[in-house]
Amino acid sequence: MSTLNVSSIREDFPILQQFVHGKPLVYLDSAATSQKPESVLRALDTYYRTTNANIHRGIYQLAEQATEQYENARKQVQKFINAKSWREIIFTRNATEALNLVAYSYGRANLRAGDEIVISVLEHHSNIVPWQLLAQEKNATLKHIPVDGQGQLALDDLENLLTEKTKIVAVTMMSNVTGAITPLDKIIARAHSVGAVVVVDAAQAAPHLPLDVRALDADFVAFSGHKMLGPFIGVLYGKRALLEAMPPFLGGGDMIRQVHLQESTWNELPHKFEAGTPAIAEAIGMGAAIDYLNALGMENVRAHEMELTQYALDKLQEVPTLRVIGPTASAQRGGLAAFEMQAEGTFPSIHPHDIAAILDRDAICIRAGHHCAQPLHDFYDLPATARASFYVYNTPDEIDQLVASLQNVRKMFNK
Ligand code: 7TS
Repeated sequence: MSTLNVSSIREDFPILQQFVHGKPLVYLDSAATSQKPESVLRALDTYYRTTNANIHRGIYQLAEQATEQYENARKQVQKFINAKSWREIIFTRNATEALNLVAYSYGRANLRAGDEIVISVLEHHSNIVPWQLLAQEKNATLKHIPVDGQGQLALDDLENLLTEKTKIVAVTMMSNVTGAITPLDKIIARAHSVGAVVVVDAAQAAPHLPLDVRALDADFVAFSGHKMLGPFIGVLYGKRALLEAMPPFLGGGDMIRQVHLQESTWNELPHKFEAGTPAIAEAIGMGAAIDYLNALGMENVRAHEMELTQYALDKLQEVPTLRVIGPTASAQRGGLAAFEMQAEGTFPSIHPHDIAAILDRDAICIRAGHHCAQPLHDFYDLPATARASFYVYNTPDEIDQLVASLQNVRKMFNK
């Protein structure tokens, strides 16, 4: 069925060979963090065993090798997202830090009282809270693109929402709850026509879709290495002219050119935004993850997930009272399904935490809660959902196990 050779892929992931509660592990939580292939684990191990040294400062061979490998990983990220220059790639702790960097540095320097920031109801908290903090500090107004019944952004009122007052538009490329792939072209075109910059949260998109930042024409793009087979590290892409004009985010070593007791000058890009010792091994590990994804081909990754998601959407319908939220067609959504088990007649609604706990007994890992998207759950009037999310190593057989386990959950509650 699949465009990927999943059984061979699975052999590359040591953790997937594990048994939990005596049963083979079924990992359906890649939207939270993905598993890591042998090549990424080896890259981390080899770095610590053979190359470990701090970068940019040493003039001995080990330090030079470490620097070269770290900077090479940056160039791999640059190519992966088709950025124009490696200077536009900043390593951060995670996508959250990347988004905060933009809010803090670009936002504080460019926003005035009365300006407007536009986000959406679909956002993860990491693309909401930094803008709330900025709006409060600057007396700016925070507005929202609404969501329609399919869990997709509703753009009917875009012309009125994005005006000359809009300075920043920050939206997700793919929702971590509805899975909706957002219509960024329209949003970016409108934002640029009113002179606003666009910040794209690609934490869920970069691991699963081909991403071309130049074709997209986004001003800033944030994502996390740990959701795309890599270690715990993040990336901020920013257009060079914007990054050049921005003040630093964090101060310290590496980000300076000269330091005097009263004042300092800043290093060139991207180092201006990488204060202190960065996550060197993690960056190199992310390079290995990119090699792995490139070998699969991002078009194939996407095709595999569309097939798997369609299969899951169809199969989940077999579970009575289960309702998946978000777009009904796999072409409009990423590889995940968030759902609720509603009350019906004498049948009670089942809390997502109960669902997840029961599935754990079958060694099936799903997530339950608001998935750091509380405003979206408010929109659906749900305190929480259960969510299964898929990646390159998941199979239709695992979805069958998920569905069988969910049928079992129903039986347990059917008193
Ligand atoms: N944006 C989106 C759309 C996300 O899904 C997440 C993490 C983030 C930003 C933040 O990424 P981080 O690497 O900085 O944490 N999403 C999830 C999730 O859905 N479950 O756990 C983390």
